[in-house]
Amino acid sequence: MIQYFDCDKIGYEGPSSKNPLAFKHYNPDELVAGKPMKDHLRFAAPYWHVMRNVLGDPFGGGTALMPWDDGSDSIENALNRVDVFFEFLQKIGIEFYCWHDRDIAPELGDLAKSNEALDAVVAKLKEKQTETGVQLLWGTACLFSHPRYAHGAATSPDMNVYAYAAAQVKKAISCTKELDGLGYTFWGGREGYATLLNTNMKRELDHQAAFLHMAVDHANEIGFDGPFYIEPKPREPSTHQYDSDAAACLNFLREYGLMDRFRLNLETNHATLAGHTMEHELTVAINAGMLGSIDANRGDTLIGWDTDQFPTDIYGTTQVMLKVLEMGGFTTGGLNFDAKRRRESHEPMDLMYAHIGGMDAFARGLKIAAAIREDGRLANFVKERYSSFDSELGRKIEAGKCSFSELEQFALGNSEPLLKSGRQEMLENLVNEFL
Ligand code: XLS
Ligand code: NI
Ligand code: NI
Repeated sequence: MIQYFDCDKIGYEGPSSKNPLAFKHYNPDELVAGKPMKDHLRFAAPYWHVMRNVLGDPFGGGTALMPWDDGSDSIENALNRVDVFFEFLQKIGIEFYCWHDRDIAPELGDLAKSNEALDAVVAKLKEKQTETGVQLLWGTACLFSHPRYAHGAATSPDMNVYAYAAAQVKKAISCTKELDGLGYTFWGGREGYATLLNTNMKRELDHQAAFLHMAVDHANEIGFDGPFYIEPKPREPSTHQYDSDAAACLNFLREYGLMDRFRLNLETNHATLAGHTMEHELTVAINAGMLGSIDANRGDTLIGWDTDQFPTDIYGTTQVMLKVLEMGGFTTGGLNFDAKRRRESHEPMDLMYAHIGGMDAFARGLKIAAAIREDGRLANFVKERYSSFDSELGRKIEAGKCSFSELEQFALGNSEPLLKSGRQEMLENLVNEFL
């Protein structure tokens, strides 16, 4: 079989290596906090960016060199890509992947034909999974590229479109199940609005909830028991997307009785587009017991869109891993590199460099986060900061058994509370000790 990536399997050479095709920090079997690094990190590669992203931007077409791709919509071409993708996974050492239905197989003249194409590719993916041990982290349906979804899918004003989307999701969930996928994601690409002048928000949200309930019913019917993930993003492509951030998603899921089956899949670039830090979004999800998985990338503060860059910022990966460790690690989820190369990095080997960088950055983030936790000073500071609530009265407040009158009495008998320092700078210095 022809090989398209001009390298052997990427190995670990340690921090002193100068080899750009080696890991300096990611050492899959090395134990960190009692667990192999690969089991903490659970890296996944997205089919759409690795195999299908031609690297266009709003001002110019694609530049990516894909010598394996004949540019056609044929099933044969789709099947060829599977071999190339698995060559990539094997060489980079990534054991999970994610797809949209339309990344792996072409959308053909009608739904039935598209389903047949999907079945053919899924059969091949299944073979490759068995051969390599690679697992599907999650599947999803592309409900945003085709012009029919211009007004949304599960929030389309047109029931004909809604039904089409339902059929597509039904099939995509079945394919996910066929591949023993661990989860299934809903990113509402166009589930939002461009203007409220033409939008009945209440009806759209009711429809979306009904859609998700039907998805749960279908999953139950076919015995797919993995979690569904909602992936928040505030805007782009729509002006306002309903799943704008973690809090908005949680509110939606609670309001419509969907908390049991759903978790959140949080993406760094989406968090920052929503005006939050990723650690804020992770904290919101974890507090609700609802963090499922992560789309690991980063944005660029100088560019206002979802640039989907590879995570290379050690401070950022450290913050993410602090949260993942605090949660006790992933169960069904992982770190999916929903990231693409820059338009200028158009050669196949740039995929290798990009992923090596992301994996090393997360390996360092993991080791640093584990060391900060092991050290304990940061956690102790936070614990101490709230310690007045560990008093008898504090505990009463936390148990919801206190009253304003009781607190008034306490305040009257108490002297002016002493202002204590939050020590932000000291804590930032503490974190820097470990970088
Ligand atoms: C787009 C999203 C998308 C989802 C999957 O911004 O991140 O890639 O992860 O549909
Ligand atoms: Ni994503
Ligand atoms: Ni994104």
